[in-house]
Amino acid sequence: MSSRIALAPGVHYWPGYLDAAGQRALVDEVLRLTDEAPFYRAAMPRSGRPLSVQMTNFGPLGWYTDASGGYRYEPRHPLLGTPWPEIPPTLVAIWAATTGYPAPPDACLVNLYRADARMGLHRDQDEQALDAPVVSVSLGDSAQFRFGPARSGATTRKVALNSGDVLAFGGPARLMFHGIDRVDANNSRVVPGGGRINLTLRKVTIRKKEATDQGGDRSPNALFALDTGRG
Ligand code: MD3
Ligand code: FE
Repeated sequence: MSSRIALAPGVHYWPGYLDAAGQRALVDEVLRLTDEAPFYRAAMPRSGRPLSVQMTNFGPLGWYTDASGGYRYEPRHPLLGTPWPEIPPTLVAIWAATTGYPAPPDACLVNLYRADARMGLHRDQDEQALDAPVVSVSLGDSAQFRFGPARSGATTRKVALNSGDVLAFGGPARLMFHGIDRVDANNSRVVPGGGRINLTLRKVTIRKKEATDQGGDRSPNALFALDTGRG
């Protein structure tokens, strides 16, 4: 495991968290699970315009969008009607090690960027548990990642995300704008057929105790709660 760099308050970056063998093993496992839950093309709300990124999910809840239903989490694969495969233990361990969050993720979005796929600037705000961080694991070709404050018109920063890198966004960064400007074609051999796979781990649902208890036991996020950006 590499050491942590604070890119901004609440933005934690571990370049090269996974070594080459770890990257290959994770890609193998992810692609094996996509036999059960194949990649699909989600579509924008209303317009029905397909996203350029192909997607699938692991875990109890999967992120999905189509023309009629909009952005949401679904417990089943939209084409097959089957539950999503479980989140691989390797990824649950990365979540625990990088966030210290006291519950496991309940959603893992798998994004596949083939040639010319990109993701426009947006915020992740379809989750109830906004106290939980979001963790991203990059595999395959390098991406130009862009992020900025949760207000429009603010200046954004760019970071190259390489295969094996891990990012965590929590606390003051949880609602930051972010996107993928482009992916460098074939600069790695990690993803068969070329491209980039990004795994985004999220906690969507609020734990029962928190949902009913507005005061009491709220020590949700030890590693982000006191973040000053200088850690
Ligand atoms: C949450 N994916 O699927 S990593 C997404 O590389 C998404 O595929 C990108 O954004 C990708 O929603 C980026 C996930 C990520 C990055 C930055 C965040 C999630 C974030 C900043 C704040 C909150
Ligand atoms: Fe996002």
